[in-house]
Amino acid sequence: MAQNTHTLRFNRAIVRRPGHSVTSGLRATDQGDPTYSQVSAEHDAYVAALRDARVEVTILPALEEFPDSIFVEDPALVYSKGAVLLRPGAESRAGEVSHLRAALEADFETVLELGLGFADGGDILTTPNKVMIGLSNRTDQAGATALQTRLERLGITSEIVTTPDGVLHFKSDCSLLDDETVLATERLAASGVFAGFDVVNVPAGEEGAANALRVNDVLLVSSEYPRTIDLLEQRDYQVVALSTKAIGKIDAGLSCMSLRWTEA
Ligand code: CIR
Repeated sequence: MAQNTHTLRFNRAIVRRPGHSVTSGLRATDQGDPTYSQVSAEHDAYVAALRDARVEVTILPALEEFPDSIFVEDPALVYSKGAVLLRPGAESRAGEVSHLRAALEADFETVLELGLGFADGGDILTTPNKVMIGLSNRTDQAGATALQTRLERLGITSEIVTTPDGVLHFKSDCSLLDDETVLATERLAASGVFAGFDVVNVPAGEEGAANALRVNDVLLVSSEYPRTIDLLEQRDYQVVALSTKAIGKIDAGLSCMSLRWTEA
Protein backbone atom coordinates (compact mmCIF):
# COMPACT_ATOMS: atom_id res chain seq x y z
CA MET A 1 0.00 0.00 0.00
CA ALA A 2 1.44 3.37 -1.03
CA GLN A 3 1.15 6.60 0.95
CA ASN A 4 -1.90 8.80 1.26
CA THR A 5 -0.34 12.24 1.63
CA HIS A 6 -2.98 14.86 0.90
CA THR A 7 -5.48 14.13 -1.91
CA LEU A 8 -7.48 11.72 0.22
CA ARG A 9 -7.13 13.56 3.52
CA PHE A 10 -10.35 15.30 4.53
CA ASN A 11 -11.57 17.06 7.66
CA ARG A 12 -14.87 18.42 6.33
CA ALA A 13 -17.79 16.96 4.42
CA ILE A 14 -21.29 17.97 3.34
CA VAL A 15 -24.06 15.40 3.01
CA ARG A 16 -27.82 15.73 2.48
CA ARG A 17 -30.49 13.67 4.21
CA PRO A 18 -32.54 11.53 1.82
CA GLY A 19 -36.14 12.58 1.32
CA HIS A 20 -38.98 10.03 1.15
CA SER A 21 -38.92 10.71 -2.62
CA VAL A 22 -35.55 8.91 -2.83
CA THR A 23 -37.55 5.75 -3.58
CA SER A 24 -38.13 7.16 -7.07
CA GLY A 25 -34.50 8.08 -7.73
CA LEU A 26 -33.19 7.74 -11.29
CA ARG A 27 -31.92 4.36 -12.44
CA ALA A 28 -30.87 2.80 -15.73
CA THR A 29 -32.41 -0.59 -15.02
CA ASP A 30 -35.32 -1.17 -12.69
CA GLN A 31 -34.52 -3.61 -9.86
CA GLY A 32 -37.44 -2.36 -7.76
CA ASP A 33 -37.58 0.73 -5.59
CA PRO A 34 -35.38 0.99 -2.52
CA THR A 35 -37.35 1.76 0.64
CA TYR A 36 -36.88 5.07 2.43
CA SER A 37 -35.90 3.34 5.65
CA GLN A 38 -33.22 1.24 3.92
CA VAL A 39 -31.69 4.29 2.23
CA SER A 40 -31.91 6.24 5.44
CA ALA A 41 -30.10 3.48 7.37
CA GLU A 42 -27.35 3.33 4.73
CA HIS A 43 -27.00 7.09 4.90
CA ASP A 44 -26.77 7.07 8.70
CA ALA A 45 -24.05 4.40 8.62
CA TYR A 46 -22.17 6.41 5.99
CA VAL A 47 -22.24 9.58 8.08
CA ALA A 48 -21.07 7.61 11.12
CA ALA A 49 -18.18 6.15 9.10
CA LEU A 50 -17.09 9.63 7.97
CA ARG A 51 -17.23 10.87 11.56
CA ASP A 52 -15.26 7.83 12.75
CA ALA A 53 -12.65 8.79 10.16
CA ARG A 54 -12.36 12.20 11.92
CA VAL A 55 -14.35 14.19 9.37
CA GLU A 56 -16.67 16.98 10.55
CA VAL A 57 -19.91 16.36 8.68
CA THR A 58 -22.50 19.05 7.86
CA ILE A 59 -25.90 17.48 7.24
CA LEU A 60 -28.20 19.45 4.93
CA PRO A 61 -31.97 18.92 5.11
CA ALA A 62 -33.82 16.60 2.71
CA LEU A 63 -35.22 18.08 -0.50
CA GLU A 64 -38.38 16.13 -1.29
CA GLU A 65 -38.74 17.74 -4.72
CA PHE A 66 -35.39 16.26 -5.80
CA PRO A 67 -35.34 12.45 -5.35
CA ASP A 68 -31.61 12.17 -6.13
CA SER A 69 -30.47 15.13 -4.02
CA ILE A 70 -28.91 12.79 -1.41
CA PHE A 71 -26.11 12.35 -3.99
CA VAL A 72 -24.47 15.72 -3.28
CA GLU A 73 -21.29 14.72 -5.08
CA ASP A 74 -22.91 15.39 -8.46
CA PRO A 75 -24.05 19.05 -8.38
CA ALA A 76 -20.76 20.51 -7.07
CA LEU A 77 -17.05 20.03 -6.79
CA VAL A 78 -15.03 21.15 -3.76
CA TYR A 79 -11.34 21.68 -3.05
CA SER A 80 -9.49 23.54 -0.29
CA LYS A 81 -8.95 26.34 -2.81
CA GLY A 82 -12.61 26.75 -3.70
CA ALA A 83 -15.83 25.19 -4.94
CA VAL A 84 -17.49 24.91 -8.34
CA LEU A 85 -21.25 24.72 -8.78
CA LEU A 86 -21.79 22.26 -11.65
CA ARG A 87 -24.63 21.69 -14.13
CA PRO A 88 -25.96 18.13 -13.67
CA GLY A 89 -26.61 16.25 -16.89
CA ALA A 90 -29.96 14.82 -15.75
CA GLU A 91 -32.77 17.34 -16.16
CA SER A 92 -34.50 16.27 -12.95
CA ARG A 93 -31.34 17.11 -11.00
CA ALA A 94 -30.63 20.60 -12.40
CA GLY A 95 -32.47 22.35 -9.54
CA GLU A 96 -30.28 20.74 -6.87
CA VAL A 97 -27.47 23.19 -7.61
CA SER A 98 -29.14 26.31 -6.23
CA HIS A 99 -29.92 24.45 -3.01
CA LEU A 100 -26.20 23.88 -2.43
CA ARG A 101 -25.09 27.42 -3.05
CA ALA A 102 -25.67 28.82 0.44
CA ALA A 103 -23.92 25.91 2.13
CA LEU A 104 -20.90 26.29 -0.13
CA GLU A 105 -20.79 30.07 0.24
CA ALA A 106 -20.71 29.59 4.00
CA ASP A 107 -17.60 27.41 3.77
CA PHE A 108 -15.71 28.67 0.70
CA GLU A 109 -14.46 32.15 -0.16
CA THR A 110 -14.41 31.21 -3.83
CA VAL A 111 -17.50 29.61 -5.37
CA LEU A 112 -17.33 29.41 -9.17
CA GLU A 113 -20.06 28.39 -11.59
CA LEU A 114 -19.68 26.00 -14.49
CA GLY A 115 -21.67 28.36 -16.72
CA LEU A 116 -22.24 26.14 -19.74
CA GLY A 117 -22.48 22.54 -20.81
CA PHE A 118 -23.13 19.74 -18.36
CA ALA A 119 -20.90 18.08 -15.77
CA ASP A 120 -21.64 15.77 -12.83
CA GLY A 121 -19.24 15.43 -9.90
CA GLY A 122 -19.50 11.65 -10.26
CA ASP A 123 -17.47 12.01 -13.44
CA ILE A 124 -14.57 13.72 -11.71
CA LEU A 125 -11.68 11.79 -10.19
CA THR A 126 -9.17 13.87 -8.26
CA THR A 127 -5.63 12.47 -8.17
CA PRO A 128 -2.47 14.02 -6.69
CA ASN A 129 -1.23 15.47 -9.99
CA LYS A 130 -4.37 16.07 -11.99
CA VAL A 131 -8.12 15.96 -12.01
CA MET A 132 -9.63 13.53 -14.50
CA ILE A 133 -12.94 14.63 -16.05
CA GLY A 134 -14.83 11.74 -17.64
CA LEU A 135 -17.13 12.38 -20.57
CA SER A 136 -20.35 10.40 -20.05
CA ASN A 137 -24.09 10.66 -20.61
CA ARG A 138 -24.06 13.28 -17.84
CA THR A 139 -20.87 15.21 -18.67
CA ASP A 140 -20.46 16.64 -22.16
CA GLN A 141 -17.50 18.19 -23.95
CA ALA A 142 -18.74 21.76 -23.35
CA GLY A 143 -19.14 21.11 -19.63
CA ALA A 144 -15.80 19.35 -19.34
CA THR A 145 -14.01 22.19 -21.15
CA ALA A 146 -15.76 24.82 -19.03
CA LEU A 147 -14.76 22.88 -15.93
CA GLN A 148 -11.14 22.83 -17.04
CA THR A 149 -11.08 26.62 -17.20
CA ARG A 150 -12.73 26.90 -13.76
CA LEU A 151 -10.18 24.49 -12.33
CA GLU A 152 -7.34 26.49 -13.90
CA ARG A 153 -8.61 29.50 -11.95
CA LEU A 154 -8.17 27.42 -8.80
CA GLY A 155 -4.67 26.42 -9.95
CA ILE A 156 -5.74 22.83 -10.63
CA THR A 157 -4.59 20.86 -13.69
CA SER A 158 -7.09 18.57 -15.39
CA GLU A 159 -7.52 16.23 -18.30
CA ILE A 160 -10.62 15.07 -20.19
CA VAL A 161 -11.07 11.31 -20.49
CA THR A 162 -13.90 8.98 -21.48
CA THR A 163 -16.24 6.70 -19.55
CA PRO A 164 -17.07 3.22 -20.91
CA ASP A 165 -20.42 2.97 -22.72
CA GLY A 166 -23.30 2.05 -20.47
CA VAL A 167 -21.53 3.23 -17.28
CA LEU A 168 -23.32 6.05 -15.46
CA HIS A 169 -20.31 8.01 -14.23
CA PHE A 170 -16.53 7.80 -14.64
CA LYS A 171 -16.23 7.13 -10.91
CA SER A 172 -18.88 4.40 -11.03
CA ASP A 173 -15.92 2.41 -12.36
CA CYS A 174 -12.96 3.68 -10.37
CA SER A 175 -11.64 5.27 -7.20
CA LEU A 176 -8.29 6.48 -5.95
CA LEU A 177 -6.95 4.22 -3.17
CA ASP A 178 -3.81 6.19 -2.31
CA ASP A 179 -1.35 8.55 -4.01
CA GLU A 180 -0.37 5.99 -6.64
CA THR A 181 -3.11 3.38 -6.81
CA VAL A 182 -6.47 3.24 -8.52
CA LEU A 183 -9.21 0.64 -8.02
CA ALA A 184 -10.96 0.13 -11.36
CA THR A 185 -13.09 -2.17 -13.43
CA GLU A 186 -11.27 -4.03 -16.17
CA ARG A 187 -13.43 -2.34 -18.83
CA LEU A 188 -12.23 1.11 -17.70
CA ALA A 189 -8.60 0.16 -16.98
CA ALA A 190 -8.38 -1.46 -20.43
CA SER A 191 -8.77 2.00 -22.00
CA GLY A 192 -5.27 2.85 -20.72
CA VAL A 193 -6.56 5.92 -18.93
CA PHE A 194 -4.60 5.07 -15.76
CA ALA A 195 -1.13 4.94 -17.30
CA GLY A 196 1.34 5.84 -14.54
CA PHE A 197 -0.86 4.49 -11.74
CA ASP A 198 -0.81 1.08 -10.12
CA VAL A 199 -4.20 -0.38 -10.97
CA VAL A 200 -6.09 -2.88 -8.85
CA ASN A 201 -8.85 -4.47 -10.90
CA VAL A 202 -12.09 -5.39 -9.17
CA PRO A 203 -12.94 -9.07 -9.73
CA ALA A 204 -15.29 -9.80 -12.64
CA GLY A 205 -18.87 -9.68 -11.42
CA GLU A 206 -18.03 -7.10 -8.71
CA GLU A 207 -17.87 -4.01 -10.95
CA GLY A 208 -19.98 -2.02 -8.48
CA ALA A 209 -17.17 -2.28 -5.93
CA ALA A 210 -15.00 0.09 -7.98
CA ASN A 211 -16.82 3.06 -6.46
CA ALA A 212 -15.02 2.91 -3.11
CA LEU A 213 -14.10 5.93 -1.00
CA ARG A 214 -10.75 6.51 0.69
CA VAL A 215 -11.07 8.88 3.64
CA ASN A 216 -7.93 9.46 5.67
CA ASP A 217 -6.74 6.06 6.93
CA VAL A 218 -9.80 4.04 5.99
CA LEU A 219 -11.31 2.79 2.77
CA LEU A 220 -15.10 2.63 2.59
CA VAL A 221 -16.12 -0.30 0.38
CA SER A 222 -19.55 -1.72 -0.39
CA SER A 223 -20.29 -4.80 1.69
CA GLU A 224 -22.00 -6.33 -1.37
CA TYR A 225 -18.60 -7.25 -2.81
CA PRO A 226 -16.68 -9.68 -0.54
CA ARG A 227 -14.03 -10.67 -3.09
CA THR A 228 -13.01 -7.04 -3.58
CA ILE A 229 -12.88 -6.56 0.20
CA ASP A 230 -10.57 -9.60 0.52
CA LEU A 231 -8.35 -8.29 -2.24
CA LEU A 232 -8.05 -4.88 -0.62
CA GLU A 233 -7.44 -6.29 2.86
CA GLN A 234 -4.68 -8.48 1.46
CA ARG A 235 -3.10 -5.25 0.25
CA ASP A 236 -3.34 -3.84 3.80
CA TYR A 237 -6.09 -1.32 3.19
CA GLN A 238 -8.15 -0.69 6.32
CA VAL A 239 -11.57 -1.51 4.90
CA VAL A 240 -14.83 -0.29 6.41
CA ALA A 241 -17.64 -2.24 4.72
CA LEU A 242 -20.93 -0.38 4.28
CA SER A 243 -24.18 -1.59 2.75
CA THR A 244 -25.12 -0.09 -0.61
CA LYS A 245 -27.96 -2.51 -1.31
CA ALA A 246 -30.63 0.20 -1.34
CA ILE A 247 -28.70 3.04 -2.99
CA GLY A 248 -27.37 0.52 -5.53
CA LYS A 249 -30.92 0.15 -6.83
CA ILE A 250 -30.74 3.79 -7.91
CA ASP A 251 -27.27 3.46 -9.43
CA ALA A 252 -25.34 5.04 -6.58
CA GLY A 253 -22.23 4.08 -4.62
CA LEU A 254 -20.19 5.38 -1.74
CA SER A 255 -18.52 8.45 -3.23
CA CYS A 256 -21.87 9.92 -4.33
CA MET A 257 -23.22 10.75 -0.88
CA SER A 258 -20.71 13.43 0.16
CA LEU A 259 -18.64 16.42 -0.85
CA ARG A 260 -15.29 16.22 0.92
CA TRP A 261 -12.41 18.63 1.39
CA THR A 262 -9.62 19.73 3.70
CA GLU A 263 -10.15 22.95 5.56
CA ALA A 264 -6.93 24.62 6.65
C1 CIR B 1 -28.60 9.47 -10.68
O1 CIR B 1 -28.86 8.74 -11.62
O2 CIR B 1 -28.26 10.64 -10.82
C2 CIR B 1 -28.69 8.90 -9.26
N1 CIR B 1 -29.76 7.96 -9.21
C3 CIR B 1 -27.41 8.24 -8.87
C4 CIR B 1 -26.27 9.21 -8.76
C5 CIR B 1 -25.00 8.55 -8.39
N2 CIR B 1 -23.98 9.52 -8.22
C6 CIR B 1 -22.70 9.27 -8.43
O3 CIR B 1 -22.33 8.19 -8.91
N3 CIR B 1 -21.84 10.26 -8.20
